Amino acid sequence: MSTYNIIREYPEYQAYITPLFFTDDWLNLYLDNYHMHDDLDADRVSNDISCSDYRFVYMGAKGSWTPLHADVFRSYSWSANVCGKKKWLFLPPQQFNLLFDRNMKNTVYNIFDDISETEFPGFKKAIWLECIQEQNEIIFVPSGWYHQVHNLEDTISINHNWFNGYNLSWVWDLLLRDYKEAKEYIEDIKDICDDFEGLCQRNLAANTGMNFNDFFIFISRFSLANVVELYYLRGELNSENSIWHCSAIIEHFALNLSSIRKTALKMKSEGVKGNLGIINLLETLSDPKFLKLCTGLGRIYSVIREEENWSCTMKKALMADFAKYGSQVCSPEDLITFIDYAVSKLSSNCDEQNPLLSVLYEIQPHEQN
Ligand SMILES: O=C(O)CCC(=O)C(=O)O
Repeated sequence: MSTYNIIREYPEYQAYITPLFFTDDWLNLYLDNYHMHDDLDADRVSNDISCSDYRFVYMGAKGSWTPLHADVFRSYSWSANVCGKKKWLFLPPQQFNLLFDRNMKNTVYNIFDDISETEFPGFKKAIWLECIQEQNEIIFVPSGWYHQVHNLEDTISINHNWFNGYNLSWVWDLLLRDYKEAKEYIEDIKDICDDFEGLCQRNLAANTGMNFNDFFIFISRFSLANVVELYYLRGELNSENSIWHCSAIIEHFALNLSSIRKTALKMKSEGVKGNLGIINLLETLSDPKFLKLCTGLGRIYSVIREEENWSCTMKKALMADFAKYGSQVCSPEDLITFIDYAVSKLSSNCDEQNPLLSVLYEIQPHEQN
């Protein structure tokens, strides 16, 4: 079985278009513009497109297979069979503990092996969902579902892993779990280690693919990008109050902000404090990579910008509102304050039902005035 990153290796060649259902993909949009580990950026030229991404081609001969796993970052995945046939076996997250050994450390590797009941006491109770994927069919794998995959014929498939506002909190849950595990693993060298926390975070990045800092910078950039979209739409729609309750697009951005806010609250409740990484509003708004991120995010929700200088107009509007606001976001608490401040500014002239307030704070329309 072999895998390669099709977009990274052949950036000019458009082999396929991502199916509409799967375009709300923050992970690959981000990696088209930034590295997951920010410190790498300094050493690379700015137009370097070698950021690793999560878009693959899988090629496997009949009989080859992929062992049992849940996907990286607890992302969703989709997999389209260009040719061939696969058998998938799925286990929903409610049963995942049945796959672990008695120390809750390792999972079963191949579910068709003769699994020792002493080593994996729950395994026999697992109830598997099985399906056959034919050529031209697409499988969607929800977050956190363990799966094992067998090629029943010589098979080529295209596969993306991704996450967005709907499964963002799963990514944080996984990071936290892996962080605790990484910490426990090296607990005995804590007293002789100069920077024990730094070592835990480096190990987390190496094993899980990102650490707290990477994740925090990621969600901070996305919160600003969603705020930018809302400012842009407000400008485009000429500040009419009536736009607030008629646009499904606005509700999407509100849901995104709400998900980021809830995740930041979870981080805060775990005692995650600053300085995780610094997002400077003005600098970020002037960064061409960030503007490309905004353009990509807008495109997902069919926000097509006609004027070329949209970013200048929007930046002016944002900076006017944020002039008195400390422009750095360094901790989950800052991020929550930033989102609340942006939402209050965006809502300031609104005397009708406001989806931002309904979605973010679950304030019902009749309670809004
Ligand atoms: O197609 C395969 O062999 C593995 C695909 C997979 O594990 C996934 O999409 O998450």
